[in-house]
Amino acid sequence: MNVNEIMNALEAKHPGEKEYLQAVHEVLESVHEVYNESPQYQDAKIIERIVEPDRILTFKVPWKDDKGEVQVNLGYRIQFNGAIGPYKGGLRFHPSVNLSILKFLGFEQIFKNALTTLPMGGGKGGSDFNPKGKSDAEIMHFCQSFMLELWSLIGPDTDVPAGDIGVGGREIGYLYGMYKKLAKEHTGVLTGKGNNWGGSLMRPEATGYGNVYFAQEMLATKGESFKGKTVAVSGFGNVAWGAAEKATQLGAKVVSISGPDGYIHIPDGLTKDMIDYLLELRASNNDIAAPFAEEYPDESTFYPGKKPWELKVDIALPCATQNELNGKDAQMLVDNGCMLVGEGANMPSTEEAIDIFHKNKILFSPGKASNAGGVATSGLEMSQNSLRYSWTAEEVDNKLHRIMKDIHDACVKYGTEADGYVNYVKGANIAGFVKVADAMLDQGII
Ligand code: NDP
Ligand code: 2IT
Repeated sequence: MNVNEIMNALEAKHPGEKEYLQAVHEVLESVHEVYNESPQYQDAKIIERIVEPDRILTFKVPWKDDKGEVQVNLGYRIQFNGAIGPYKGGLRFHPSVNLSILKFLGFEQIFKNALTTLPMGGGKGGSDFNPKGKSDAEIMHFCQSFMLELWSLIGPDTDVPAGDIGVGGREIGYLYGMYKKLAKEHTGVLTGKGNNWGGSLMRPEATGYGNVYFAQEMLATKGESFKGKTVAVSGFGNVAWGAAEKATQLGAKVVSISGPDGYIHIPDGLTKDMIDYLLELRASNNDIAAPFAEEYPDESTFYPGKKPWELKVDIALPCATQNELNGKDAQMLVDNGCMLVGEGANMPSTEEAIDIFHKNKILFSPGKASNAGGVATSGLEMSQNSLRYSWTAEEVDNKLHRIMKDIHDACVKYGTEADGYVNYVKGANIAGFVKVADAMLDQGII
């Protein structure tokens, strides 16, 4: 394989799909040596096959808002690769959603799911629907219309969607209700369900907690821990919340959170009261950063239009969205002595930023490894649904912990360089790729 040739061909076929091309490029850069040493992979054209989704469903989602006006959004589900299990991955509701963004997320999901050690293929979906400022009734009507199209394509053994940006417990509830009405059965078709109707304990916390567990493993390789460290977190959604809570429990000081409107600096660290207040703001479907700073004027400062990467911190956990940390941000973090960057979001660092982290040999984990705790716990929810059983929070947390440790071990196995530095990007990509590629070989040309 020649990475440049493949990228040129893909660019010609999918012009303008920049996030998708970015995600593919990163994986190809990591796996080309392993690939080129395997005539079997080359003969079976694994690369040419793995970069294209198995299928993409696009559909129209008409719904009525509270004023009685008809609205029309676009809906998508991408079933990317089903070699190791049913398609599995979240749904994103955000105005920026397009095919490129969902293809990048679906592509990443293939390798992430392979790393979890559980049998799940890769998929992703969503809509350009903007949940900001919408009433509960509007969200319900939208979710119902979305599921009316999606339901025939998914099922507990074919494709199991979950949450992502803009899709949390409430949306999963409305989506599941409509699915159940149409399919006339209670199945484990979505994950992130409510605890009293099939959801797994710990699923809401799992992505953020898992990110911190993974960072703990990375720190341990240097004889370090979270205790006494200052941590910059971006976003304050599902992932950021869990990461902030777990890092605080482990004795770190979380000095920032952010939204699309800017970041808040909290020099003495987030407290439990502040986290509770943030959760209230989040449930209101509005911006959170500016209102938070108004509530805590003495303890916090709001920096509109800025990102938290300008702060002097030991650890950075980007947990908001793709490409939120660029080369300039990476250089600022490194110059300020940051020792670890653990991606909670999917692809939050640009390729330039990742190069800077690697050149400076700081601990850096890609989202497909360090945020895999969310989908792993979704996999555990699927297991519990099949068993008609539920595990305690402690049981799920222990399994999550074990999985994050195993993913860390896989990254070290495939990513350790000659000088002992662990390139977690390479490690995660090769470990995930080999598992899926071998399954594709076993199953023939399909
Ligand atoms: P949420 O919708 O719960 O939260 C997203 C957060 O990011 C919000 O605080 C949002 O602010 C903020 N945000 C969104 N866009 C921007 C932007 N352009 N600039 C700055 N902040 C922004 O989503 P999740 O927490 O679920 O997802 C966050 C990231 O983690 C995504 O990359 C997602 O793909 C990834 N992820 C999620 C998993 C999960 O289990 N939910 C699992 C693995 C990865 P506001 O609400 O004000 O818009
Ligand atoms: O990006 C992700 O891994 C998720 N949004 C979670 C997917 C899932 O199926 O739980």
